Amino acid sequence: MALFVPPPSSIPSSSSRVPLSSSIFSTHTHTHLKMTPQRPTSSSCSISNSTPSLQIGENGSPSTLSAQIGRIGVVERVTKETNVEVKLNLDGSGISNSHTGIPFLDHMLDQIASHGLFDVNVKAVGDLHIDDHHTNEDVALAIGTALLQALGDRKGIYRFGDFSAPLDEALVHVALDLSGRPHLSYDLHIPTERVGTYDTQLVEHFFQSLVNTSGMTLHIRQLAGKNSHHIIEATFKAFARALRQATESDPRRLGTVPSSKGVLSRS
Ligand SMILES: [Mn+2]
Repeated sequence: MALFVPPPSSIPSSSSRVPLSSSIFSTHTHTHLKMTPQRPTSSSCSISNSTPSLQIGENGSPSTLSAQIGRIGVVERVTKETNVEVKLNLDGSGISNSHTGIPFLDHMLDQIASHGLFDVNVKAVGDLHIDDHHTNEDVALAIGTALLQALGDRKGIYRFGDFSAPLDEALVHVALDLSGRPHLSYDLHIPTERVGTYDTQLVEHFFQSLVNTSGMTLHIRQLAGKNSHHIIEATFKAFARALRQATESDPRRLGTVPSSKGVLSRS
């Protein structure tokens, strides 16, 4: 599981990481977002992206400010409907800190973090007085953009991932390709209109949105299931595991790069 753990001598100190500081998650307007790009002091990771970039939309288009440091994507997306901040670390440890105002969505983002071993930080303030639609969609768009940033040139990764996750009677298969080409095939049959207060139509819209901005080919197949909560949660778990597989380093592709030593051995 520690595919990207550098040797002890090169593990960046916590202070060298991009902080989850108030500069990202405090209340402020996007025009005041301060990026503090910091490179690791050193890294043995062959998959490393070290070119921070800022992209700011103009004139009616959503303002998206993003940065990519290491395998971390940081995105702030601001529209008249939502303000979404995402920090995604592909080489995390499963830490989830997501507050979207939609409890069930937070629970699903926890699944992505926990089972993908990603660090997922999401803060969203949206027009929930209307419904969950815009917030659900814009969170997914921002996560997809963060994933795009974090993946960088995608060198050295497995690229493909697939996983079938059972959750009691539910069984959901997810296959994905970090191809750069957005495509979603979705075949869930969720029997109820809502889980808690969450509109189950939003599951497909979440993945379609994430696919669109990340450049991912994603197939979701329900193999079994009766309970709506089980079906959706199994989907997010399978997605997390498939994404983890796809984003991890392929040691044969990387040859002798330092990130393939030791912990990358397959047994
Ligand atoms: Mn929509």
